Amino acid sequence: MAGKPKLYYFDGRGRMESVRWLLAAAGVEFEEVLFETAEDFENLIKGGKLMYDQVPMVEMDGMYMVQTRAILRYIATKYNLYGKDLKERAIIDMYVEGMRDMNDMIMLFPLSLPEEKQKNLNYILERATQRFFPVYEKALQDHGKNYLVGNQLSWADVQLIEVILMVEELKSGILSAFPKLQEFKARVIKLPRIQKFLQPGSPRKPPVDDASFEVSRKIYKIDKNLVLKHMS
Ligand SMILES: N[C@@H](CCC(=O)N[C@@H](CS)C(=O)NCC(=O)O)C(=O)O
Repeated sequence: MAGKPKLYYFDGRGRMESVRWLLAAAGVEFEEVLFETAEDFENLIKGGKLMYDQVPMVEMDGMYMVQTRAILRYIATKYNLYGKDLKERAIIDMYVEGMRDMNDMIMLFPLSLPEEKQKNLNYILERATQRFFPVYEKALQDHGKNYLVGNQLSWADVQLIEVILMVEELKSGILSAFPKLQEFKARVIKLPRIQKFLQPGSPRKPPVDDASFEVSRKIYKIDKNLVLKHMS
């Protein structure tokens, strides 16, 4: 029998958090190799398994997988969280990509210059409430089912609950104008696997704070003046 997937990343959310969420929602236990220093990361690179000298990397089913979306798509497909046919998959992809746009903005938010922090925060909240949440609110309304696509939990639902909780961390009460999303959240956080992942002591990582951002800045040699490097 194949061993547990092994996740290689630093001890924070970043791009790996959605992988943790998806595996948890699939009921898959995993191990983590959490590196702490730039030297740990360099040693991993020297090991020759990182296709682009970047993480996340997931060792799974005899592969060393990189590129977040490729990893997520593999897990979603393998664990039946990726719709029943090509059209459902296309819809899931469209929803997930919007959610990842939000996710990326929140992930890059700590890179804001101090004088731009409030402006960037307002921008994220404006995009969430004016562009993205209305799409999922309407989808749930029109679809009339408990989940976004088909009638069973999919990658889109897992990505949505992750991003809802992240936006709520930036501003509580952000769902006040979205009754369907409120119902969705209440329903999904009660699913046993999700509930377990939300318990203290699970592999879920806390929100980024100044200290954890500083750790990741040193590991990845993050340069605030080179934003493009962090957008791919
Ligand atoms: N498109 C890649 C981007 C990966 C990426 O930028 N990873 C960062 C850590 S979150 C990294 O390894 N940075 C070091 C570098 O690019 O040299 C993905 O989605 O996995």
